[in-house]
Amino acid sequence: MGRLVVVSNRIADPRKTAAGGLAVALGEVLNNTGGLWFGWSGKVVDDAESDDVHVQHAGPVKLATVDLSKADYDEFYLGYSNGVLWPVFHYRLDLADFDAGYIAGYRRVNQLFARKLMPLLEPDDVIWVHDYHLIPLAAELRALGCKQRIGFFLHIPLPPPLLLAAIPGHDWLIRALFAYDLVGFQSNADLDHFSRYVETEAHAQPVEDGRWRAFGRTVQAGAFPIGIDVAEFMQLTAAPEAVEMYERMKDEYSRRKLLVGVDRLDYSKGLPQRMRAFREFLERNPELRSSATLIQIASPSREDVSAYSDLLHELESLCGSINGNFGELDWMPVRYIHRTVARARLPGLYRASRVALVTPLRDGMNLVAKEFVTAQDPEDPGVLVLSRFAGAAEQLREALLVNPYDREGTAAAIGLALHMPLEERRSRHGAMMKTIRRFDVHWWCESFLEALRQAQPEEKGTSWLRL
Ligand code: GDG
Repeated sequence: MGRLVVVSNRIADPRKTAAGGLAVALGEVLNNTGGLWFGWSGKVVDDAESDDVHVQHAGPVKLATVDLSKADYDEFYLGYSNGVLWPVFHYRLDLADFDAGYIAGYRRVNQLFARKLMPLLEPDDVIWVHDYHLIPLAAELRALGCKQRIGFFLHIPLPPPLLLAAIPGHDWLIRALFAYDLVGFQSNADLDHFSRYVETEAHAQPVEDGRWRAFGRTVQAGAFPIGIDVAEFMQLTAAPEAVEMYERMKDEYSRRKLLVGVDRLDYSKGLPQRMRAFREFLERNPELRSSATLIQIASPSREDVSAYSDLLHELESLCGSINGNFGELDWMPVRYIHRTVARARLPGLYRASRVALVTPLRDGMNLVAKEFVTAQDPEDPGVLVLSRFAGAAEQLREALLVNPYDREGTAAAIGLALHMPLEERRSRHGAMMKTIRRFDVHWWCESFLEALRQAQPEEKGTSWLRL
């Protein structure tokens, strides 16, 4: 295979553990092919300074970044990506801010990326673009004459056609996907939404092998559920920092069962709903009070987006009132931590917990679910309570699946999870581990790149794009 070029909004140094499994997996292919990773530096600068490409080397891998101007940051990042696409793609039309100016900034930054990336490309490169910030990137690259194979992977869900159609310019967005050779989604549900959208809104015709023809072009589309690096996560679980964390938690909570939630503080993760379900559980089970503690890590995220500060206050107030109403002198039902926990310690926290509450209202996949299961002791594993609206629910059928909007149902599942007999816990865990191992992040990376290699590229002219 030619050199791999990864393009994503933010990049990571694949040599650093803190970067996580995705960076490690992509880093492996980038290393093997002497590849390039291109993205935003994370810096916002004055307009005048914003034109350079910064290049660094991480072993054989080249890391290239550009800065954004304040207007780009406001319109592309805060405005269109996180103020329109993130909420709508997570089914939250109520939180979307369809300011007409944002789309121009979104397009401008995609053009900037294309212009800056183009001179760095080599003829045999295979380009893999990631996520909702960069949907029109291939179209912009094609407009500059890029002929290389380009694949796109959407890490977040794709909503049903009628929700997608609420975005002014939705037809432009989906049309832009046809500039790729391969488009990958997290789940069959997302793929189904794509095919229904292109059939109904773009009058696309299905061609054999998951290919769709519209706008005079053909694109291949498929579901490639992302996984974790199981081997790496198991090593992390056995490493001293995680073991120390495990022992500390076991010691500190020796008389109690732990429930754990680990999420970015994001409204898609269903945190207030989860707290209300836990409160319901405490109300219904007075005899179990003081025997279970929920540790909720909510790592800070996108604090400059206003919907997030509302969420922060709601969550703080819910946790405060649960502790105020149910707490005892020697027991607090909820430990809420609004900080990032070191990655090396997370597996210890997971392993010390009897139950994980992974209850997003909507999620592309949710890797925490897979990490929790992987960190368990197979002889005495914990139980995963998983939202049916996480992409992971398509794969992890042996979790306790819940509807996070159903407070009573989720509260009942918490009770079941805390009381599940050892045999049942083992058998559910074993079945989930099989799936998680088989569809790990290496499978994801290889199967996507193999499908991209197999995709039948066409001469993708640009006139049809009408961008
Ligand atoms: C997007 C999609 C999709 C969380 N808190 C801490 C921490 N984390 C780590 C977890 C996990 C990762 O962050 C979160 O991954 P998720 O998959 O759960 O969710 P998103 O961040 O929303 O990711 C999602 C994913 O992309 C991949 O395609 O699955 O659906 O929304 O690895 O462990 N890590 C550390 N401290 C924390 O406090 N170190």
